[in-house]
Amino acid sequence: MTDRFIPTPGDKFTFGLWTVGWQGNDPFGTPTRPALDPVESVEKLAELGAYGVTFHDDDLIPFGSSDADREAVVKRFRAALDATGLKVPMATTNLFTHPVFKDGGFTSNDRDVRRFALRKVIRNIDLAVELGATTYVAWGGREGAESGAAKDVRVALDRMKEAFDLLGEYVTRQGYDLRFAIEPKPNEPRGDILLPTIGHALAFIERLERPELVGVNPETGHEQMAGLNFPHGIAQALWAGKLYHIDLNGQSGIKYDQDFRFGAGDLRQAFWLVDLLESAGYEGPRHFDFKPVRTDGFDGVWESAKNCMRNYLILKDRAAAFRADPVVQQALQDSRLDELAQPTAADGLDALLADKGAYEDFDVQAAAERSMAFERLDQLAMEHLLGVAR
Ligand code: 3MF
Ligand code: MG
Ligand code: MG
Repeated sequence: MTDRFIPTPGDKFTFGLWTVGWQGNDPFGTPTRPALDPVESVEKLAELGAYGVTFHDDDLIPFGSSDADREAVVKRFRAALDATGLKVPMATTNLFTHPVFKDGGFTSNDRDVRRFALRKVIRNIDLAVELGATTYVAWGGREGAESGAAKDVRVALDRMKEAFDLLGEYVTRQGYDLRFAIEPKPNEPRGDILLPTIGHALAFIERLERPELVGVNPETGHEQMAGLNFPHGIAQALWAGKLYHIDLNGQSGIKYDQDFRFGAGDLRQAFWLVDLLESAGYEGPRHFDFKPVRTDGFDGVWESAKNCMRNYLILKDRAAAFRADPVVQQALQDSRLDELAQPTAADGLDALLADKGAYEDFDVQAAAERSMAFERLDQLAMEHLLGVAR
């Protein structure tokens, strides 16, 4: 049988340089793998069938490099992109590793640090656009606090808004075709991070000067760390027209940011997520932000990168089979999903008020006794996911 789960660039799978390049350092241990040359990552990812790579400024150009070194690194990287055909659809800024950002970038209590952070972002935006990126991700991992008085959250949100307004002004003035995507996370590395969930970020975006330039980049594990249902959050981001990018990985419940390969962790949420992205016609990159486990060598790095893509394709296949199954279609009708799609009062408020059947004559008892038939529907989904149903 031919293997149907081999990725091609048309699947639009992308990886951060920092994912396969993660050396395995964690709060309790030093690196378990040597550094990976970004050019090698580009070549290997292209070989595996990826569409593109993404990077933080410092993943590519070590912090503090001279202009000449920066130019040489970019030249070499660009040559690798040209040779492999790999794209750079997104780039981002590291505003969390260097100690200068220990209290944040855009919302550090120190004004000079905030100004430095903005200049660092702008510098990398110029490079991102040169390399063809149309999305710029902003993860504010250090924007937060460990204690109450240390951060005046309302004022910090003013500073956060100021930062995005200035960045929006910059890209507009430059005429760049670039949109921002805010990546929410509830905690880690800060005790509590600002804009902790998709919902917080969506509400924040509406307060900006140029809300159309800013959307979200939700990450599987980040929402699940807050105990939230990731596919539900993605559905709301899609509903708001704000799913500008996505970080896919795996997470098992409310604990530290596990960053497993996509499909590991909560497999059922992964299934519903792929079903949602595919049926909603999401066209952006399927971007993996995972960490190859530190127990493994480079064999495990490339195995897990390959399997992020493979698991996505398997789940896509399973979700399509679920949707196409006539038994499932009947079960969806039995659960009245088609009725949910009907407006509640297309006849208008007056007709609703005049409709005795809606209230006075409504048989509440009979309606309460109707089964929703959700258990059967869910078991059908599970059997498709497990490959039992065909
Ligand atoms: C941390 C993250 C980040 C962001 C990245 C921006 C280091 O949990 O998820 O990865 O994704 O900074 O894209
Ligand atoms: Mg993460
Ligand atoms: Mg991420």
